[in-house]
Amino acid sequence: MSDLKNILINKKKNCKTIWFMRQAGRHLPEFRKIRSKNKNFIKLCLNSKLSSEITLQPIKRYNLDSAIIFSDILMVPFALGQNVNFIKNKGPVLSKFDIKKFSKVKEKEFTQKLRPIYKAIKITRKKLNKKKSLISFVGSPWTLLVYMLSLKNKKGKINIKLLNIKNNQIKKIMDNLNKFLCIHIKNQFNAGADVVQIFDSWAGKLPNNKLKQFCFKPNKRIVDFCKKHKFPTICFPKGINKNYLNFNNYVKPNCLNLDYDLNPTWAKKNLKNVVLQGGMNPKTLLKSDKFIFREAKKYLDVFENVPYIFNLGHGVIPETSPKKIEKLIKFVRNY
Ligand code: 1CP
Repeated sequence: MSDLKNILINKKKNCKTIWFMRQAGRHLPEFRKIRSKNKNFIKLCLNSKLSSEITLQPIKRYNLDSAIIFSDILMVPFALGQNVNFIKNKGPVLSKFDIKKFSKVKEKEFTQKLRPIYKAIKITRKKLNKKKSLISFVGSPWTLLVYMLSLKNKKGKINIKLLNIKNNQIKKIMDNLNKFLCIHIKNQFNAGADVVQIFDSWAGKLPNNKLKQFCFKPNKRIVDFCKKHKFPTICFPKGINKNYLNFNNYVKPNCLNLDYDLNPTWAKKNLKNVVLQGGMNPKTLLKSDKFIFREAKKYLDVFENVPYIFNLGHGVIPETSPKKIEKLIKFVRNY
């Protein structure tokens, strides 16, 4: 935990570190300008110069304490052989999963395909003030599996039966994913990243009796790998509610990102030996200043005496006005 404190916790007294998930992206007019000229999202993520520029956009605009590299969790399935398309108003669509193709990919080929991301990290690290941290990220095996096997239907429901039917095959896929996620993390650290955030965005879709197998264990494997290499970790098992307690005791990451459903007072009382981050509902930023400040105050008051990184309970939503973010940052810094 001390590593992470040095990197992410602001040393100035009375001033909490602040950054936002999805800070680099859709809510920023300067991002939308670049995006409108780059229709292929994967290609944009593989354009080191532009990806570094987008990463630095929210830092320039808001002077946040951390940058998160502009990329996507689906770059890993892409590098493992699946076509990934981002369709407007629909989200990502992946080509049919081919286990043979997937099992054949070698480390060299994988790293080669994602090399522009590592180059973007290198460029960004050089341009970034030394006092600011650079956050890298991966999707957790479970969350990636949801996309790779199209497990979610149109209503957002997961086909859990399929997990039982294909149990053996799924285990093999998760093992291989773990291997490549660790490679991707190692490559990002070697390029200059300071921290890795592991997004398990669909953990909350798992029934309780599947949580250990599909969420806790795969996250722990990655966190253990990171510990071995002294890479600080932030886990985000979104939507698992009070199972955050079991997750923390089992996985033991350096930092836990809280989601907006989690009661902050409960979190402070129950989540020990871990830095806490985030929590505030991103929809708050669509409301009045008064409401925003009241919500922010709630989190700042609860976490006053513990290591806490100010962030949200999920990513910034595209409709958010940059002015609201500016006001929120000022409020947090002056609090
Ligand atoms: O159409 C567009 O302009 C692309 C929109 C976009 C952007 C800006 C996508 C498509 N991904 C991203 C960047 C991105 N994705 C970042 C950049 C760094 C930052 O945080 O600023 C990060 C960290 C992600 C991570 C990501 N991608 C997650 C995990 C976090 C979360 O929001 O739960 C997930 C689930 C994805 C998949 C994904 N990528 C893009 C979409 C539309 C989706 C589906 C989920 C969603 O709607 O958010």
